[in-house]
Amino acid sequence: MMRTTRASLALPLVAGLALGAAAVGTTSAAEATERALAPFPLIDTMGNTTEKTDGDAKSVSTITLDGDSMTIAIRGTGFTPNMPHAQHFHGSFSSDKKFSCPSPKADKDGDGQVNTEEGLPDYGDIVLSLTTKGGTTPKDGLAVERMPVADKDGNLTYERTIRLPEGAGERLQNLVIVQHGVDVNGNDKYDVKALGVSSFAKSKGVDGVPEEATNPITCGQVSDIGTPATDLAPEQVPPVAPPQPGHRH
Ligand SMILES: [Cu+2]
Repeated sequence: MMRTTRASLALPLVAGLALGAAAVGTTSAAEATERALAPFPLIDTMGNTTEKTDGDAKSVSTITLDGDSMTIAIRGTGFTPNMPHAQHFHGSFSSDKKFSCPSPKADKDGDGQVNTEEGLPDYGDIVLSLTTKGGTTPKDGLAVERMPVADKDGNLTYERTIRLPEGAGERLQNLVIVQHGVDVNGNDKYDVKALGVSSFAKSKGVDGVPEEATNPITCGQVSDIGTPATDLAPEQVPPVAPPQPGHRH
């Protein structure tokens, strides 16, 4: 898995890790690179959730970096129950562009949904797939069988430690996290009757995937390293779902 990740994501990066480590001021070499980013919210910036869907999906993500090793936790509520929710880092590990989350204006075809392609100009391509196991490359982006599944109440929990390409930790703050999967017609599943087939999945060679499965439901910019935790507004913090035994990876 790591070999695949490195092969597809290894890019010539300027490692700023030494600089960051110096600022932390810890003593041991192991501790010197470990940093926790301020928790940041993932919310529906696109207006894709409605009263017909299960409403207001939102999550909080926390990231700890230890060298090139990233531990990420996501806790969310308001997701389509019992359905998988694909989630990715979007943006680029090799560009300094600051990626962002789309507004409802990104809905170019006027179907009331900002679909995955319509969001691409804002949040960029998939750079890392937040799967529960196995590969995490962009090619794993549609591996819904390895994506977290919301529980019967729509709570979604995720935690994983992922090895990043060398120096990529410094680029995380330019990226956004997008979670996908929204039951637009309110029938508790993803089906092609709602919005048809996902043209995004089709463009990646997978036909027959409902557009509901790939449409974004939340988006959030990774917090800048050093952002105070108080920047997270209380209303953006969903209640923390109790940890699910055997659900950690
Ligand atoms: Cu995505």
